[in-house]
Amino acid sequence: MKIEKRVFSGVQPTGNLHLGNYLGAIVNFVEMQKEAPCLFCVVDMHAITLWQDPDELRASTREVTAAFLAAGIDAKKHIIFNQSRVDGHAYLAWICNCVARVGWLNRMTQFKEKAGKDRENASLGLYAYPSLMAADVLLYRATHVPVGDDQKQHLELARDIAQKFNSDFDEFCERYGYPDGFFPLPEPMISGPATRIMSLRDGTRKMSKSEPSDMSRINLTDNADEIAKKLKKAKTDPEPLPSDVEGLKDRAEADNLVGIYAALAKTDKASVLGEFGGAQFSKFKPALVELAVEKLAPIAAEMKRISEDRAYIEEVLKDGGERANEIASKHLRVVKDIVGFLQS
Ligand code: AQP
Repeated sequence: MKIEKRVFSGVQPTGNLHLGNYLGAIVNFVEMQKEAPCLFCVVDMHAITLWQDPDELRASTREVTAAFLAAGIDAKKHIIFNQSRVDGHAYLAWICNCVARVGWLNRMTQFKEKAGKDRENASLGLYAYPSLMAADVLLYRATHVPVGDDQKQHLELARDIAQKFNSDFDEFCERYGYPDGFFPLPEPMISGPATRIMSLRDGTRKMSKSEPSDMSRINLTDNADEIAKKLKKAKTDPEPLPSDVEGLKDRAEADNLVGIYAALAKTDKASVLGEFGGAQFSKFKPALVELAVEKLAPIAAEMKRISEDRAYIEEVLKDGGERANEIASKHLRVVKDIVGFLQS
């Protein structure tokens, strides 16, 4: 049976949506709309794997929705919704928990990083996060998942879970009309020059929402002055820019800024170095500021405009949730049959 192409991806509403989320994920969401039906999810259930203030969680859920819309996602043609509206995510996550092996979860590096030394005290939800993420994607039988590089391992786990489910229940998948297995193996789409944007203060650390220093990241809500200030203060080294990509090796900060420029200009690092190779940062940074402000300030302004219309945002999420639920419940019915749950 031919599997229709379908895109799913999510962003956590945990505050401070930044340039990494935008270039690593959201920009690619916008592109994927041309190719297949898409679901873009504000993953509020993932957010609570670390404690969230409920009012801030609601506000961040609206903010991420506004960012999706401001970036150019068409909520009529595609689906924007928040995860907790569709009960199937939690339901399928339980089934994924029963398919995934503890050994697989033990290998997840993001859990190790986030739980840190206080592992015993981390929530069970934080540990099981990748299994919920697998359920998010599999619930819609999504075939393509645009994400940043940091999510690669989680996507591999989602594929492993899909494969094991299909093989554990092969006879039953076939009985219910899916001889090749019920779940397609989702493809991670990690592409472009900015799959991992690094902190502006330390080129060896990922740009991240939870980093205490606001100077480490460009927030999508930053205005032109803030963008300029942060990029001008971004850490660099004393050398001029190299003339080829090989020359960026062992120069994490230079590599990061060139990658950001390339992604914003929709080109590649080689072309950026073709233009700026040999230049000092005192020449490159103002050009980067100009480009970043040109590309990002309109998004910040549009986010602000959309955010002021709370009724519109809530309508988008409600409508998206209903349409997502239609797909999810159809798939979940089959999954319940396959695993042997009685249903009327
Ligand atoms: N620095 C980054 N570079 C490229 N892509 C990134 N993404 C996140 N950071 C970068 C991608 O953005 C999408 C949404 O991420 P998320 O909100 O679901 O979770 P995250 O990866 O945990 O985001 P943060 O900012 O790193 O949050 P904290 O600080 O809480 O860990 C994903 O596709 C992700 O790959």
